Amino acid sequence: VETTYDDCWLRYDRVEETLRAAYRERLSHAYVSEGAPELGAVRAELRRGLEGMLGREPHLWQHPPRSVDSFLVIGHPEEMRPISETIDPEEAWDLADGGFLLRTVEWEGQECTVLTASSDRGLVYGTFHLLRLVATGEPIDDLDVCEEPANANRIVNHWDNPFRRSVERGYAGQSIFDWERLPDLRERYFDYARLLASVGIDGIVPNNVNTGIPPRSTANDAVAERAGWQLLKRENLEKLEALASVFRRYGIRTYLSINYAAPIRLGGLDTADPHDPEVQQWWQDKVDEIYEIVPDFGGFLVKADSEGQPGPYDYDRSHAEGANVLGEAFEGHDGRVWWRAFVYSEHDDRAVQAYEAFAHLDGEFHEKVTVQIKNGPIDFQQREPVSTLFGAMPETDLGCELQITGEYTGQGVHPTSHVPMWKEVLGFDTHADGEGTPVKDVLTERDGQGIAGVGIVGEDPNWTGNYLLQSNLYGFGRLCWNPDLSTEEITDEWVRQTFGHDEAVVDAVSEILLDSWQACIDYHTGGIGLMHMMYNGEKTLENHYDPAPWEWPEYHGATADGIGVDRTTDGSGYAAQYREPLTDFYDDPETCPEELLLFFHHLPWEYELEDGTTVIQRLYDDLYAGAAAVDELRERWLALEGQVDERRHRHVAERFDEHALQAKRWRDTLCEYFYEKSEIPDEHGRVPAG
Ligand code: GCW
Repeated sequence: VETTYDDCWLRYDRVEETLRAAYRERLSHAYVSEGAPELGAVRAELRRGLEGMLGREPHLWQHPPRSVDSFLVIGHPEEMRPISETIDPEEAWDLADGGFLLRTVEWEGQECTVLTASSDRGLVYGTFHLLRLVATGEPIDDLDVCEEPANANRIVNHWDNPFRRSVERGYAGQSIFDWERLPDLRERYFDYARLLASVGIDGIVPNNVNTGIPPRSTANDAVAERAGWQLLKRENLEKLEALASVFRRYGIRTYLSINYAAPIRLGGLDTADPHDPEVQQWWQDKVDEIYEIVPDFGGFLVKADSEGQPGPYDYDRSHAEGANVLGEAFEGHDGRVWWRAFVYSEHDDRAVQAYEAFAHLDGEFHEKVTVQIKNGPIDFQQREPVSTLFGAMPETDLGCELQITGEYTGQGVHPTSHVPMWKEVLGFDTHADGEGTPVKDVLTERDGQGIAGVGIVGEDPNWTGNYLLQSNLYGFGRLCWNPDLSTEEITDEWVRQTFGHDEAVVDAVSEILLDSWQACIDYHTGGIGLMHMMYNGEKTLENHYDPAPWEWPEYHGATADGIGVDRTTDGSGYAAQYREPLTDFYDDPETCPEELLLFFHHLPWEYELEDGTTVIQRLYDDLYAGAAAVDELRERWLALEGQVDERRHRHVAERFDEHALQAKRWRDTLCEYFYEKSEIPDEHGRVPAG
């Protein structure tokens, strides 16, 4: 029995009476092309969306209806009238994969809303776009929309452990993917695919990048948990195809995280050395086998030589040599390898490590390999400087890895919007090709590039732990599609589709989300560049939620004389990994932006900031401001009682109670810790002395 679960932003609530007639006039009749599975999804979504929003299903015709004044027509150029007669086919065929045209035209005296695209998934995206216009109350009488995805690849990376159904860094219940039961399909797969496609996601990796530890290690629970390596077995590939068939219908391709030691574990070879011809053959045969079963397979995601996962270092080979054996196996197939740069090296400072392992390999990767760079250089912290690697590998296809799930931002409880953080990352000027080379441009140069987001959904009825966190999945997709959308636009779209158009609700929920990130930074870090002060927990798979600044002192560098980590050129050298003029900019505490100051510099507790406040006082002040901001956010939400349905209101309110408490725990723990180290009291007397 499927428990019921939320519709998220695809609620399709009835639109206001005054608008309904205009939409009905345009959308009550539709002529939709047939054939590809995606067109089935288009028809089903039109029925569902228009029935919900306009109160009746559209009439779906097999030909252009003559008896009506106006109709919607969806199909490929040339394939059908009136598209073929009103739109220059070249214009449509020239669109990037996923792009679409949505246009109001006149055809033989009738008014037509035409949706056409160069690919089947483009028709899916166009359909969701049109439905979104209706859901957000936008006029559709005179449309002239041409949209293309900015990023060629827009992928969700699930850290879901197959069979066990646990989710690493997941805070919304068990994994939705039920490998025991596959190839039996769940309704929920379809609804998840709808959510993803509605925001333009075109790929999913259904299993964790931790796929198991090397075969020779002692078995333990973590291995059983991370059973992902088994998915390359034939019987599981057949299950994968069942899953892929659902996602394919929505234009989404399915990938797999693989274990680098698979030739040993599954193939019975005694090595996984990428230079070994038998290993090369094994990968080639495996990839060919996958394509026989899953014809549109997306490719592999690989975590190698990182946190206990096997990799090419086991054979003294570089990451490029390691990745290329896989890349070669994809030659002649329409898929590729996403090779993660989240690795460690010998260096003491973790921030410099990915660059050290990868930058010198620029140009050595096979054309079927994308290097997937996690942002930031430490690990998805509340705020980090942007990874230096984005500006360092011009000859390599690069992907950007972001975290949709809130490992360090309050997990499934605190409703921290990641959208403003992602905007900052994507807008950051790497200077890779002189001034004006933001990360978003670096990522959109070639077809083998794009953005990956670590998944957030689980089996909970609300999908994401806190209803408000659905906005991060929504925002992730929208930003991958168009990184130039503003945080405000994305937030407004999401709120209206999720909570309706009552302006008081729209304003309050938007403000909560827009202010949530700064609050999160303030109470978790004190706002001037500290991070990674959380509790690790007994088991490595859990926690990262509570404050524990004493656990990893090297990340904040607090000593009796000061705080922060020297990552300048003379320090760990992280700043030197940037292009000029960024290195100089971060090297000098006078020009280094205050919000990152202690990331780059170890400074005396009484170092004066621009406004004359000392470092220690600013930390106290921001920690207090952060906790107070959460009280504010909570008040704003509580004030919506009666204006948001009871179920969602109560659910979010309960989480706000915990959030407000937790923000104060962070504030108090960090304030006391900084006081202990500095022995400098808070000017306002809030921090207990001793
Ligand atoms: O952030 C750390 C997480 C691990 C994760 C790892 C990674 C999947 O705490 O849970 O493992 O990063 O990104 O590989």
